[in-house]
Amino acid sequence: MPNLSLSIKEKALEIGFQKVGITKPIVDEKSRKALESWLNDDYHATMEWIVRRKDERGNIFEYFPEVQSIVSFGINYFSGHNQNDLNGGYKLSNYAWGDDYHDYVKSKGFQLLQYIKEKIPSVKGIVCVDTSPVMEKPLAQKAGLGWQGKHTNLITRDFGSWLFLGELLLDIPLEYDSPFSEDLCGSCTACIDSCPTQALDAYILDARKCISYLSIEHRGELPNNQKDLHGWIYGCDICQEVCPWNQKFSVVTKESPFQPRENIFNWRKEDWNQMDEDGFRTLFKKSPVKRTKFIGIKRNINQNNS
Ligand code: B12
Ligand code: SF4
Ligand code: SF4
Repeated sequence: MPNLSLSIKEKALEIGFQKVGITKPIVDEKSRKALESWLNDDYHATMEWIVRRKDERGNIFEYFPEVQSIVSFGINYFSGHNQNDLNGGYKLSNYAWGDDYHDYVKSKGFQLLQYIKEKIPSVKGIVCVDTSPVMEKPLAQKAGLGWQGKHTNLITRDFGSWLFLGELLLDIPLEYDSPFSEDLCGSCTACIDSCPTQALDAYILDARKCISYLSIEHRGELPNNQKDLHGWIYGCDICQEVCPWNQKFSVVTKESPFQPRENIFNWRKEDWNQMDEDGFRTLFKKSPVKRTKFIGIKRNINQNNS
C-alpha cells in the first residue's frame, strides 16, 4: 500500500519522530543466533527477563503471529548539555535527565496507530518502546534508520545515536524500505578504547561489565570485581559521548520532556549524599530513574564514595 505507507511516514514525522522506516517482518536468523550466543555467554548478567522471552525476541512471529509490517521510529533526545553541566560531581546518563521516555514515546506511537485506525478500522497493531520482547536495533537497521555501531547502539547519519527507538507492529502489508546496509564505523574504535570497564568487544557488549547495567539493572550489592562505577550514579554515556557521529551530527531536540530537570543539574554533592526517599520521589517522579528505586541510586552514590 504505497500511499498509506507514505502517509504513515509523513504522519510519524508530524507527530515528532525524526526517523521512520518500514520493514517486512522476517525470522532473522543472524540476530536470533547473535541473541542466543549472547545469552549462552552470560553477557546478559542477571537480566533473566531477556532469557524468559528469548523465543519471542528472536522471532517476531512468536510475539505477534499476524504481523505483516513493522514501522520503526526514532526520536532525538539530545538536550545540548553534557556531564560538565551537573554541579554535584556525579554523572547521570543524559537519557534520564527529563521525563520517562517509555510513556512519552509510547503515547506518540499510539497517536500513529490511531491515525492508521481511522483509515483502516480493522487494523490490529502493537506499540513497542523498549520493554516489548523485540530486538529494536536490528529492526531499525532493517527499516533503514541507521546501523548498529561497535558500541552496539543504533547510529543515524543525521542525528548520531542519541535517539530512542520504538516500533508499531501491524497486521497489514505496507511498502517496505531498504535496510541500512553500510557500516559507517570504519576503522574507528573510540568507544571500545574509552569504555572504562572494557565491556565492549566490537559490536558485542558484556553487560556484566557495563556501568549502565550495573547502575540500573543490577539488584543488591555490586559484584566484587565490578564495584567501580567511575562516578556514574545512573546509566553511562561514555561510549556514545566519544563517538564521532555524536560529536559531529548531534542535533538539539525541541522536545520539552527531554529537557533536564533543574535540580539534577543544580544539586551539589551534599544534596545527592543527603537525598532521602522523599527527595528521591520528588526529583525522579515520572523519570526513568525510578527503575533503580531509592535503594539502587543510594547504593550507587555510596559506591562512588567508598
Ligand atoms: C537489554 C538492554 C540493555 C542492556 C544490554 C545492552 C545491549 N547492548 O544489549 C543494558 C542494561 C546494558 C543496556 C544499556 C543501555 N541501553 Co539499552 N536496551 C536493552 C534492550 C531492552 C534489549 C537489547 C538487546 O536485545 N540486547 C541483546 C543483544 C544480543 O542485542 P544487541 O546489542 O542488539 O546485539 C547485536 C550485536 O551486538 C551483535 N551481537 C551480540 N552478540 C553477538 C555475538 C556474536 C557472536 C555476534 C557475531 C554478534 C553479536 O548482534 C546482535 C544483533 O544485531 C533494548 C530495547 C529493545 N527491546 O531492543 C534497549 C536499548 C538498546 N537501550 C537503549 C539505551 C539508550 C541504552 C543506554 C544508552 C542507556 C544508558 N545511557 O545507560 C545503554 C547503552 C549501553 C551500550 N553500549 O549498549 C536504546 C538504544 C537506542 C539506540 N539508539 O540504539 C534501546 C533500543 C531502548 C530504546 N527503546 O530506545 N540496555
Ligand atoms: S555504557 Fe559505559 S560501561 Fe557500558 S559499554 Fe558504554 S562506556 Fe562501557
Ligand atoms: S565510536 Fe567509532 S567505532 Fe564506536 S560506534 Fe562510534 S563510530 Fe563506531
